Amino acid sequence: MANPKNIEKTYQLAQESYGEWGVDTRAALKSLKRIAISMHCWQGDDVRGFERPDAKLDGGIQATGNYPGAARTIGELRCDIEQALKLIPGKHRLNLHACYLDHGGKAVDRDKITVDHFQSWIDWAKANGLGMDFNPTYFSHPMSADGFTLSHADPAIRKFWIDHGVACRKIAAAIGKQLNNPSVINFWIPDGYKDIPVDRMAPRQRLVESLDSIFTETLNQNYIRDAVEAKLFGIGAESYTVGSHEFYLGYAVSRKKLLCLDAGHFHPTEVISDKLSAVLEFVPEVLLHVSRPVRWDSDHVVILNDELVAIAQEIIRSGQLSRIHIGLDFFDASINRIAAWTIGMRAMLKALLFAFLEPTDTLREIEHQGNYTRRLGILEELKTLPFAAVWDYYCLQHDVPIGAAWLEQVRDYETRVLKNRG
Ligand code: RNT
Ligand code: ZN
Repeated sequence: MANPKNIEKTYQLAQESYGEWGVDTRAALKSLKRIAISMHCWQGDDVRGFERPDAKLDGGIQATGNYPGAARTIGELRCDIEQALKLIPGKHRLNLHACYLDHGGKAVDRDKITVDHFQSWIDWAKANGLGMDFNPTYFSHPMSADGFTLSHADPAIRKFWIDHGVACRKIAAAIGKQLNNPSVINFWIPDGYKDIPVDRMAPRQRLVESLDSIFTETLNQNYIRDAVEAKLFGIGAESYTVGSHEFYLGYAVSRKKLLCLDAGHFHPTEVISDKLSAVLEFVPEVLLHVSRPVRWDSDHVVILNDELVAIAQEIIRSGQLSRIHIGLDFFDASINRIAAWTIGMRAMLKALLFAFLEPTDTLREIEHQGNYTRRLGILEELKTLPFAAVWDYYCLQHDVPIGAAWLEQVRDYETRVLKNRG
């Protein structure tokens, strides 16, 4: 266990070091405190949800691994989330999928869900001081079994999914109203073909029409923000994805919707850090699905790697923080799931803190002068400033475990709670 006195001492020294670069660590810590990250509920149970106990994940996404202790009930999932949040500094948000509804044992189909099925989540979020985001669920359902939903050729299937979208927007708006905090609703659909299609036009035309139907009703911006999420390919839909990047970029620009950029949804050498400043010229706001693709859209746990830092730097350097909603999207079933959340959330916060601790104005000035030697040299030197001392101090301030100490709490929770889940 780290000695708080030492944390304070090393922080003071770090404060001086950063001060020499003109960086105010106190201001950085204050800025970080204001950021609420949307933590995805679906890491806790491998994206299964609570519609049926035997629910199986499909839609071209996969949670691999069989680490024991996945949440089996809403109560278990909430308990796990509460445990994770104790290890993460700051106040955050919960990102909920529609298939996590609380139907109280009375099954209800997705086109018929209402805010009543989420009231217990809203009450729980309120009690825990969490904002809430929402997602319609367009996968793991008999009506999506052949790989198409909103772009399906069958109008009856399209209608079912349009109704689901409409129902979900009402729910999201109710969430935002009750929590007095806008809820971001994100539309992602798995629609696509495994093999080379002949007609690429028709499904995309149908998707535009379906989305337009879903968004017909104008809802209060103070309660709800609509986002659409593009994707390159999915497992079993490798050759054609209806909702591709160009499709949704065009849709979001023309309909003034939020564009959701998922870090795993592009060609391997493309990065979303570079896309932020481009799309923000044309869309009102952006939703990020921060994820970690390893060789493919594998949704590995987010770690403090170069791209995560680059994403955070772009969020801060661009000055567009207020237009960027930060959400996480990964699901690893091969490690302790509370640890997965903790690692990902702490990594995102570390990256943001790192970005706040940058003398950006100085760097910008150097860049304007055309002194690229100095720019590169300073960017390298900044990497080895005493960042850890500032991060540890932030954890101390927020009364969460410092350094690797959170691992002990995860282990303890595993023995006390997760091990009994059979
Ligand atoms: C799938 C998308 C989508 C999902 C969640 C569960 O590739 O990234 O965001 O991960 O809706
Ligand atoms: Zn995503």
